[in-house]
Amino acid sequence: MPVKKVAKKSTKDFKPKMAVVGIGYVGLPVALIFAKAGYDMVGFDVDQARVDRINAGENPIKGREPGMDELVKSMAKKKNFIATTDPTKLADRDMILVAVQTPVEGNHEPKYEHLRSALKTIAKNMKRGAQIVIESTIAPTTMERVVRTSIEHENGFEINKDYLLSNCPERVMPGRLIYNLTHYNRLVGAYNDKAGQNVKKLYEKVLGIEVDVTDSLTAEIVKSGENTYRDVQIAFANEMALLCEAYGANVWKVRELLNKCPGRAMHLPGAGVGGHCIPKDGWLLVYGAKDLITTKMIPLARSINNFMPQHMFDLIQMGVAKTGQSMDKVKVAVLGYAYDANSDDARNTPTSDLVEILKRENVRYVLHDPYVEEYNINLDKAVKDVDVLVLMTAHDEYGKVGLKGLRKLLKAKNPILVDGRNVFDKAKAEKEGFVYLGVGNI
Ligand code: SAJ
Repeated sequence: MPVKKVAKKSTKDFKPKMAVVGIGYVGLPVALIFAKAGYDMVGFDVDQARVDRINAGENPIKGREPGMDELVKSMAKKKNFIATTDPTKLADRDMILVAVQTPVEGNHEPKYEHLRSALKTIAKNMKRGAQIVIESTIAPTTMERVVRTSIEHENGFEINKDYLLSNCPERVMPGRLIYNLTHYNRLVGAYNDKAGQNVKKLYEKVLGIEVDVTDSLTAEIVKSGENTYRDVQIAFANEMALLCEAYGANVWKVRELLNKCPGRAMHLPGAGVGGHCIPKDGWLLVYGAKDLITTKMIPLARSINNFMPQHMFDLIQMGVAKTGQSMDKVKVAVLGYAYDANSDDARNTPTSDLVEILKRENVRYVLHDPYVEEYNINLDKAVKDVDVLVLMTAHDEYGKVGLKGLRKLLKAKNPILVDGRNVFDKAKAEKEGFVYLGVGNI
């Protein structure tokens, strides 16, 4: 009787016991997608209320996230998923993903207190042979200077001998958490081949995406670099808008024709750059090398984009002057608080900068945003007695109301329309009786 060959344990049988530390906006969808695929998953967080809500099947993430409500509800009852604040639940985990927030402080330096505390908790509880995967966006050199040192300082483990280490930066977006996780290719940086292949095999199998493997430093630079690239591109578009205003040209016409040139892709000028990643990743990218090189273009791009809310205020002033009114007499309706169209996410929103300027200059204003609870007031009432409309966020609702609709709502004799997102057509706005000033098209 031939001896039955025992199948070699291949990576296809690789079914690690998993954990996600930080089950927030990034970590929760990751944890639930792996749990739904049948993996034994522990979702760890320090926020007991959040943990309780998730275990009760309630989605703690605000805003419209297609599929999240159902996913949280369906996984709450499953035996292979538990949310917990008990760090000892990490002790038997083979793979621990870290998705805690890594904000940038006022001085543009990354704040790693959440990351350090998560690493300390993990190091204290993890078993020998476990693999750590950092999903948070971090400055280049953080894996070496912060992650590895925090773990090894805490538990004396030796890299590649007692534990495996890798970083696989997330590429999620508000409103498309699940979609991006299961459609966007990823990059994993790893301290050795096994660590890289583990993540590649697992993520490709479960998320159905393609995963490239490289070293940790390269992965850190790519992640912060891909968003910095976008920030710099947007800054170019914004400076082109300011130039076109100076020339008396229409930047949108310029952009349309310029982008017909092969290899050109001028981005959209606008009222500013918000969100949880674009405004901060340029600072992360340069931070790691701040003692080695003084970068110029990346900080300058940040200052150009940060100037745009001030420019919106300048356009308001120009409109008020054009109509012979004075700033201390007019009232402004700010349309859109969220940082992006049809989203309720207001992190780093440019509108908050404009509001600060209006307050500082003692200009009367009212805020409207159909997606942000606090400002989801009746539009008709909000705008009826204002002299200036300032469109900061291109929510569909504003385009739907349209120029005729907006004009009807306003009692003002010479209403001013400042268009920060090129939602309206200048000639049509003027035909409806507006004094129209658009970014890059005044
Ligand atoms: N913005 C402009 N002009 C543009 C594009 C954006 O002013 O041409 C403004 C937006 O109004 C917003 C801010 O920039 O205030 C950020 O917009 P975003 O479209 O970059 O949206 P985010 O912040 O959600 O960025 C995400 C990022 N995705 C991931 O991190 C996985 C970013 O890397 C993506 O490039 C971006 O989505 C995308 O492509 O949509």
